[in-house]
Amino acid sequence: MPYSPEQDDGNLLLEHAKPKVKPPKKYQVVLMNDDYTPMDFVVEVLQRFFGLDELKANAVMLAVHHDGKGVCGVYSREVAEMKVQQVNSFSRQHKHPLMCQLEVA
Ligand code: TYC
Repeated sequence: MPYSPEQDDGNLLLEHAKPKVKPPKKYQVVLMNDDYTPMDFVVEVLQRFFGLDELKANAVMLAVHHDGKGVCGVYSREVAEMKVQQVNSFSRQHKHPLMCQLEVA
């Protein structure tokens, strides 16, 4: 029988095909402790940019205060980069040294 693409079930190709699609990497937005940014300001940042309620925002702020750094959220690269920009520019506008950075999760 001559070869016809309609009858080709793709068996060979499928067996040898490597799965090409990997799940996208996730990026953590991390807040760093410092000695000068007021606790209230950090709580406001966590509520405004990361959607935490006041109780959770307080818990994350205190964890950062005690441990030196802490994760605010995990996002795609684009969203994580935007949050880092927004937090750092909001902090500079208010003349606080608060630092936010991105880490691969
Ligand atoms: N350490 C700061 C203070 O005592 C509070 C603080 C918490 C600052 C978390 C930054 O990411 C931070 N006022």
